[in-house]
Amino acid sequence: MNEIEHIIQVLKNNDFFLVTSHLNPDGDSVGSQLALVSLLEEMGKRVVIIDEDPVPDNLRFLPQSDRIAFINSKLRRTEDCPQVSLVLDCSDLERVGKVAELVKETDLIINIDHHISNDKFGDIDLVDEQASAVGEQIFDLIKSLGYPVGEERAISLYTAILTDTGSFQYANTTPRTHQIVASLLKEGVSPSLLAERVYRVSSFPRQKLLGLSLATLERSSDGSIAWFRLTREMYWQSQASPQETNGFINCIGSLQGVKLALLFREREDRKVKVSFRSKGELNVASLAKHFGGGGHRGASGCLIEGSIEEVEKRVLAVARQSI
Ligand SMILES: [Mn+2]
Repeated sequence: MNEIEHIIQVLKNNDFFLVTSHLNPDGDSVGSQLALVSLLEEMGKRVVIIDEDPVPDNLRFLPQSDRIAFINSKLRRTEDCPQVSLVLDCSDLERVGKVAELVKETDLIINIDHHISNDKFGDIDLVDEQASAVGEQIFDLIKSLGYPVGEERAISLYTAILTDTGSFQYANTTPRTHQIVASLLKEGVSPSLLAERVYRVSSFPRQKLLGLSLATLERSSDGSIAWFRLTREMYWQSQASPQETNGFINCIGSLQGVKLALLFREREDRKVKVSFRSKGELNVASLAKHFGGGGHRGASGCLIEGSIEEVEKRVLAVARQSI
């Protein structure tokens, strides 16, 4: 029995499921969770979706996004505990934050992910690094179960794939991606409408913050590495929240001659979040791994303790050697 067949068996044989995904939700985590939950409910199952962080504003239009709850202590009563957890888009269980406690209380953990660095934390691990998004894997699951995709699930899955492929621009975009997307369009998804909903919503504070951070843009002498930073003072000045920085790094990934783009984000706990992007030739997952992080070949990240100046120096020294 392969993993998909094993998962199908577990879905059929249990009644109550917990669905979760990573901190700082993105299009793939939110879209994949919503499509999966809608499938489980059509199968007649009970489901709760619990994430640690709220759904970003630009994804609240997704069907049933208000179903995603925050950590709920009531669930910890043993008589009302989900039997199975489905953890989506997480390379390791720490990525779900505090929800990990609830996940560990369930009898079985199903790990569905596409990160190259996945540590196979589940009892069943459906890990496919060829999938551009977990959305592709959920699409396959729906098909394998013989259920129709339907317009609502198609909207969620399209958003998952659209955002994780950088609008079909990243190297993870495959013929299979486009085949799946073609089926989603046949379900009635409107690409122009969804692009409008996902990308054209930008708050004034977010735009202010982007301006402040881009003013710090620097590059290496040969132009192959570019980086910029976000400091706590900038959040204060712009009145934007850390959740509003999704996609910032893509602004410099397209710079001519740049093989490696980095963003340093200062956090309140004296740690710095470092994001890495490449166009695919350089494996940034291994670069992030060097500092205890992980991710994909073209997009990765890590968390490092220290001041933003120290962290920049340390990371750039290693980055220069990797080029
Ligand atoms: Mn993903």
